[in-house]
Amino acid sequence: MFAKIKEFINPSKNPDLTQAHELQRKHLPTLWLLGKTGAGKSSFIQALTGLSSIEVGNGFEPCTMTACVYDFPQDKAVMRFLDTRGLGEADYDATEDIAVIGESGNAVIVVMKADEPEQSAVLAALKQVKKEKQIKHLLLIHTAALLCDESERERQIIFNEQQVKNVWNTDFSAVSVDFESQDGAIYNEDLLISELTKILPLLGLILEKKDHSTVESNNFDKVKKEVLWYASSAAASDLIPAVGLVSVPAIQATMLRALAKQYNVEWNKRTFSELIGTLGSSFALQYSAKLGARELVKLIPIYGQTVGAVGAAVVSFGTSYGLGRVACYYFYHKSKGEVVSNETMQTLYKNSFKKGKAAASYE
Ligand SMILES: Nc1nc2c(ncn2[C@@H]2O[C@H](COP(=O)(O)OP(=O)(O)OP(=O)(O)O)[C@@H](O)[C@H]2O)c(=O)[nH]1
Ligand SMILES: [Mg+2]
Repeated sequence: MFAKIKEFINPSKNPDLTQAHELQRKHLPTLWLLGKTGAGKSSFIQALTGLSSIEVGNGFEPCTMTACVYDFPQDKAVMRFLDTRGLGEADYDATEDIAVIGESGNAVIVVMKADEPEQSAVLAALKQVKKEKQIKHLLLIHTAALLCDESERERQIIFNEQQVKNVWNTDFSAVSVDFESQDGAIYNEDLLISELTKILPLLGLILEKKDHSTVESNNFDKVKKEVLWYASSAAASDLIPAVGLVSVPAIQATMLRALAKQYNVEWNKRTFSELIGTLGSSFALQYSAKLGARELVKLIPIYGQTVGAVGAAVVSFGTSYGLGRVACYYFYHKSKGEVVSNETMQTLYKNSFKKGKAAASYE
């Protein structure tokens, strides 16, 4: 069984992953921010991502007359924001932005200042979005909630929510926030993140609070976005089963090599065998079964293009994230000359696999 894994994750090959990374960029899940000028869209992106106002202001990847695209994380992006600009007059036409967002538009985030009842431009755009039926989810964010008079806030929020309901007649959640609360934190941050995670689970994994319990987990935090990027490339390449079959193990091999380097661990067949060895036979079995399933998927094109491909992508994200997580743990200890316990490795793999799989499961 190990031999079979080694056949796929070949530690000595240096494959060309251009196609996989291109597919990944094309399929980045996207949150579309819609709100009138001054509503707090850019503030939202800044508050969540930590991108500075200059970066957000300039938009390093402007894409239409009316919207800017921000990839996040910037260098190894796994998702993006589409930030509509200057929605003031009622003559905004959403057609071009709808086209840009394409099929990867996961949700529209409607941003309204809590005390601003005049929302005709946003509502008109939203009507257009609804008509196109491309975007299923909506989250309403009431900003500057702490600026409202407390006795008025509830009424104002309900009023705006009703305005959105009149246009978007399917279920949606709403959350009141303030990006400029006095203590510097986002008011209602936890609720905001939990609502965003429901729409885009991956965001939950990116934004999860750092677990500072050990030096090892602190170190993992620094390379986590790289692991997520490889996992997301693996998942994207699996959307085309014939590509995924070759790419996924190659991406994982490349990821392991890159991670070893970060931890100053020499990467060779022996290190690889040791690492895989700690994961035991249940990992080997799961991995081989998955490869088997993917080979099958490839032979049944219709299955492969529908349920099979999406399912395979989710599992590929999970195995890649799981492998990346345990590899970091293993490399960290190896670089200190310490031996890891197989049991710890296996538990960590199982948990991280689950976490990764959940993060990649969205509609
Ligand atoms: N007090 C408070 N001010 C906010 C909040 N959100 C945004 N602002 C302020 O409102 C102003 C406009 O915010 P932006 O984030 O630039 O608004 P925008 O939606 O990006 O506006 P456009 O780019 O013009 O479409 C800024 O001065 C922000 O500091 C909030 O939650 N509370
Ligand atoms: Mg803005």
